[in-house]
Amino acid sequence: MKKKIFSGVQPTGNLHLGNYLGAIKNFVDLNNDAQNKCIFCVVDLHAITVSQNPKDLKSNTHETVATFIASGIDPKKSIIFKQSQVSAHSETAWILSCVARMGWLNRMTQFKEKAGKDKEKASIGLYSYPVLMAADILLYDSTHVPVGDDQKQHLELCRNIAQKFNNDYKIENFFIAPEPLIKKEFSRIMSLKDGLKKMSKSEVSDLSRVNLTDDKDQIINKIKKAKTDTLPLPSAIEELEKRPEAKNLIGIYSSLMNNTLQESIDEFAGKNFSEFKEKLSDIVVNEINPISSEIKKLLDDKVFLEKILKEGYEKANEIASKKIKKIHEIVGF
Ligand code: AQP
Repeated sequence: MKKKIFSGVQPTGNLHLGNYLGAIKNFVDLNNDAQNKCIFCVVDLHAITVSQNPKDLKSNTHETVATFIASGIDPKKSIIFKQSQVSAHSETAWILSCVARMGWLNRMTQFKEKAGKDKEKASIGLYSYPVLMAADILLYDSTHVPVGDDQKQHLELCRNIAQKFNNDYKIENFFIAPEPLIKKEFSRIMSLKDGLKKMSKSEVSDLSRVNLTDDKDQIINKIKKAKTDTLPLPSAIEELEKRPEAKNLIGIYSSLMNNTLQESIDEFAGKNFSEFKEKLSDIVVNEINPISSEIKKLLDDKVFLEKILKEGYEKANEIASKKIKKIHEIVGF
C-alpha cells in the first residue's frame, strides 16, 4: 500500500542533531522510497504559540526549507510548504477543537513542560497546539507520521480526535487515524550538557546541542565539552541506564553509524571518553558538514526557496481545499 506521509518542523531556528536524527533523517529515507507520497510542512502557525520575532520567523522559515533540501528531501518528489499559507489548517483546527475534549488536552505533557510553572500566562495556542497538529495530519489523509519520541502523545490524541469526529458525525473512515513512525532506538536525543533533558532549540546554552548550521570546529568543540562521567565506556547495555550522558553519546554514534547499541558498546567497551569523542566528532562532522555547507548555499538563493514554497503551497492547497469542503458539508455549514 502507498503510504501517505506527513510531518512538520517549526521554523524556530537552531535546528539541531535531535531534529535531524529524530525526524529529518527519516523524512529523507521516506522521500527516497517511490512507494510513498510525502508532505513536509514548515509549521509556522505552531511556532507562534510562543512569542516570535517576525523578522526571525521569516528567515527561520527559509532556513527550515533549506535544511530539508540540504538534508536530501527532493522537492520534486515531496511537497514542501508553509503551514500558514494553506488556510484550511487554521479552519480545520477550529472545527477539531470543538471535537477534542479538555480532559484529553489536560494530559499533554509537552504543554506542561513548555508552559512551566506559570500556566496562566501560557498562550491558548500553546495549549491547543496538538489540535492544530491533528488538523495538519488529518487534512491530507496521512497514513504515517514520522516524528521524534516526544510527539508520541500528540499523535495518540490525533487518532482519538479522528475517531471521535467520525463517530460524532457518523461517517466511517472520513478521517484516517494515522500511525506514528517513531524509531525504536535513538528517537530522543538528549542535551549534550544534561543526559536527562531533551536536546532542544530553545535551550539557552548553545553548547547543549549540535546545530545543523555548525561548522567543523564548532562541532568538535561541543563534543569535546559534552558532559560525561568519570568511568570508562560501559561493556554492557544495562550499565547505560544509570549513565544518561554515556547513553546519549553512544546513541548518537550508533544512529549515525546505523549500528545497534550493542555493536557500539562492543567497539568501545572499557575505552576512555576522549578516544570515543574523537571518533564521534569525526562522524558527526562527516554527516553534518555537507548539510551545513549546503544550507548556507541555499540561503543565498531566496528566490529558489520561495519558488519551492510557492509550488508546495499550490499542491498542498489543492488537497486541503477538497478536504475542508467535505468537512463543511459533514458539519452542516
Ligand atoms: N531531542 C530530540 N530528539 C529526537 N527528536 C526530536 N525532535 C525535536 N527534538 C528532538 C523532533 O524534531 C521534529 C521537529 O521538532 P519541532 O521543530 O516541531 O519542535 P520541537 O519538538 O519542539 O523541537 P525542540 O528542539 O524541542 O524545540 P523547542 O526547544 O522549541 O521545544 C519533531 O518530530 C520532534 O519530535
